[in-house]
Amino acid sequence: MIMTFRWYGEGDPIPLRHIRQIPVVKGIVSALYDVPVGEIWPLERMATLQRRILDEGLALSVIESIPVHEDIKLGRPTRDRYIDAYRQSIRNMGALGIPILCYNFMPVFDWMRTDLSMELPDGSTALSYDHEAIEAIDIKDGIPDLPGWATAYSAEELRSLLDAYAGVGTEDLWRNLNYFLRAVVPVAEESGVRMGIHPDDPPWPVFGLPRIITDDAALARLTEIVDSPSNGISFCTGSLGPNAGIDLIKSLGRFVRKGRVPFVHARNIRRTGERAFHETAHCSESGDVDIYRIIRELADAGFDGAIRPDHGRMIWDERGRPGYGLYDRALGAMYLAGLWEAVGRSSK
Ligand SMILES: [Mn+2]
Repeated sequence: MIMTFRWYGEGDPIPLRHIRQIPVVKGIVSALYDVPVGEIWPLERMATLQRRILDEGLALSVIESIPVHEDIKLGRPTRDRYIDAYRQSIRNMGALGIPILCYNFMPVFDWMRTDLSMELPDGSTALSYDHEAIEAIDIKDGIPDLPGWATAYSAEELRSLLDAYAGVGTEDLWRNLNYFLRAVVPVAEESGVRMGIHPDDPPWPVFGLPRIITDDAALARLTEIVDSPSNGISFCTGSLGPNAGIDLIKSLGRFVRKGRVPFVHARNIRRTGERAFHETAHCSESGDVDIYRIIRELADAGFDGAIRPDHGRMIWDERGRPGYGLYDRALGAMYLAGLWEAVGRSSK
């Protein structure tokens, strides 16, 4: 297992030289943030990023994410052009020896929260989600100021995208994911790149848009589309965790043993309702995800991929990108590494 940390490039308020001082972190999870969606990620640009990270004594372990163009998710005729570009970006990763690619297949919106700074009893703040607050919004009236999305599109673009998705049901989305994976996974395999889909966050439909990567059955269906180690899962405990119906430990163990989990996001959440939760510190005692058992399962199943502490709280008056401050994620990395060492050494 390699401990990694997400870094948003030179625009990230947290410098690499601080990240490298977290003793257990060996790898960086990053991306090129200014390549327009659908275009090829240039080899030289990725090489520059990789060299910058190497100069700090770290490895560029994971690309998170190369966004999937909406035309691919919608199954539009123009998708082949974007799929070709995606395949070339994967080849470029392979040429540089960057081994893991995290991506998602959520229509229009990425992860979504209704509050970016919910105060917890200890005075720290965390991201939270309440489906009732989402339901109360009619996005056709315009884009509300909600966190996690919306900045990528103008009101007009958003409206036309929503119209386009009006005729796209769950099975259509599966069909389009199928088409995409059949085209890109063979290239990933040839290139030595392991792709891992990130589960939908939260794991249910929002604003009437279909979401399909929401539970254990969906993960199984995904892995069956192409039988390849390059067709895997970025197992995010905090994205699947709000769905109380999932046995996270069982699901994780199952896919790790099949060699289908190149990447793990470790995050804890506290469920506050059927479709409501807030994020917490990483420790098992802080939330509803038993992180100790997650790590023990990874060790038992022989996990050899990358892991990173996912969203952290804001603590010690830190200001920064919601979920991506330095302090709480550093605590999380140390906690995860401590569990990993203890579990590994006590089983010998
Ligand atoms: Mn995640």
